[in-house]
Amino acid sequence: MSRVVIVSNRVADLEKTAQAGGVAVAIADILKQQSCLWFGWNGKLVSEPQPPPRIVKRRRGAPVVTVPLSAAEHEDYYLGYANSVLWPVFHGRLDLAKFEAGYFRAYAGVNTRFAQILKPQLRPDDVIWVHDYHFIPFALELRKLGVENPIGFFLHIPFPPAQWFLAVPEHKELARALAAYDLVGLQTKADVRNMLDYLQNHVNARIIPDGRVRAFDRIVSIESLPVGISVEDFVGTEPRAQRELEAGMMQIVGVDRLDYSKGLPQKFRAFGQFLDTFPEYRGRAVLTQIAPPSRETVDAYHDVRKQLEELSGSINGRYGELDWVPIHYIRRSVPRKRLSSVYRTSRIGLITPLRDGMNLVAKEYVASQSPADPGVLILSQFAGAAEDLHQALIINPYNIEETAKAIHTAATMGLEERRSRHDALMATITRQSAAAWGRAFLSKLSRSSAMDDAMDMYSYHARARKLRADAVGPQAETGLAQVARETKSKVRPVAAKCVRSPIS
Ligand code: GDG
Repeated sequence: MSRVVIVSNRVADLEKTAQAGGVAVAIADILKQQSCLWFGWNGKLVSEPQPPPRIVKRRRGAPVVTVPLSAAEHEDYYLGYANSVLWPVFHGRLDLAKFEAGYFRAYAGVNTRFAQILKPQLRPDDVIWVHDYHFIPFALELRKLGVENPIGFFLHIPFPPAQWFLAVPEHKELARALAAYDLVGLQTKADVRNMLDYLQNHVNARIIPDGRVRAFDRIVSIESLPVGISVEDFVGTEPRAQRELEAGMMQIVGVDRLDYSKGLPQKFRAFGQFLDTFPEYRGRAVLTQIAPPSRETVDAYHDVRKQLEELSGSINGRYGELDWVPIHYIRRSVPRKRLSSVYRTSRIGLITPLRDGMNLVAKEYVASQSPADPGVLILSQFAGAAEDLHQALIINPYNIEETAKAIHTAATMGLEERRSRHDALMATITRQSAAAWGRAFLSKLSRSSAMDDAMDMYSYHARARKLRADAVGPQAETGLAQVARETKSKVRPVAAKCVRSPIS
């Protein structure tokens, strides 16, 4: 099987247990299944140009090639274009976007530089899988360097409606860059609809008969491929039930990077409203919110942190007692192996993003429940996960009263209903596991590029037929010989690829 070259912003150290961030978690699962090389930023900043990096073999996990950023690249590419333009716009926060001159140049520059560094490491039969919004132009940069390998892209965050995407001054450059991939994978069907709407109505793209999209003189597949979790990492732990909690206390859990897209202030307000409307739960319910900080130097992240400190202080001050603090707010990362027991001891999983590509925490919460006595998932309609997890209590996080009532519904739900909802949710989560996601993406990528080659073969044959019809004598002989040579060099790799991935 060919090697998969994974490209992502951060190359996380899998030997460290306490790591937050859905992209690293999803990639960790691909690395378990495939022979891989992992390429990206090592998290360091340097002031001097560095010698070309070498492959480093890790004791556990895949070999990696990592590259540092300069301070200016970190400022303008990472904090700037990626996290102050693309992240807020794609999450519907145009008010937070900073369209500063120079951000896009830095973003394009890092993609060019990283592509140049990766190119010498590539083998002819590698399959390249690029992750997330930091690297949209990566395939285009590789193609400019002559790389013809199959290249796929997966966007972990939502693709916005066309009207928001059009607000990005460089929307056309981004769309052109997306067309350089063989496959673009998105989290949901709604994301696919948004992308097709933009491509068809704003850059003249067309859907061709096999379902792929022709845009900017290239053909690309656009598919919804919902990311999943490694279910077995969460099920089967000791049923610690409520032992860790004081008797009779109902725990509600939230685990979210401290990000304005996660709807944390709305969650705290809804819990306050719940205590207000259902006073019988005062002294008996606690919201445990784990919120490891991220991107702290971006102003908007600082603001949401301040807001949460004020809200938790005010709710704890208003309702708390000497022996009961309503909101247990932990602003740091907890080790991964502790998460499933926190999920399992929680009667309710409360997930309230205002917009989220998927939300793996929703799936982890469900997978951790004891099937005999499961808790209830309350899930925002704006998380990608809500497209398939119909048996959760689906809420609008902006509607504080509705969320407060949903907490009450979950708290009073009978065992039979909890079990039946949990069984159905588990079936979906198991079907859409991380391993299934990785397999589906790679198989679609290899089919998609095989279809391209098949189309190339078709056009060579068409040329040969036309030559035969048009030309006579030695001219036709020379032309036919040339077509035959080109066709042969195309046919061999295509045949090899089709053997690896038959087109059904
Ligand atoms: C992006 C998209 C999409 C969280 N806190 C701790 C911790 N985590 C782990 C969780 C989970 C992951 O981080 C978070 O994943 P999410 O999916 O919830 O969110 P994002 O980080 O925003 O991820 C998202 C995802 O990519 C995958 O495609 O679903 O929409 O935004 O696995 O458990 N892990 C540890 N300690 C913590 O304190 N160890």
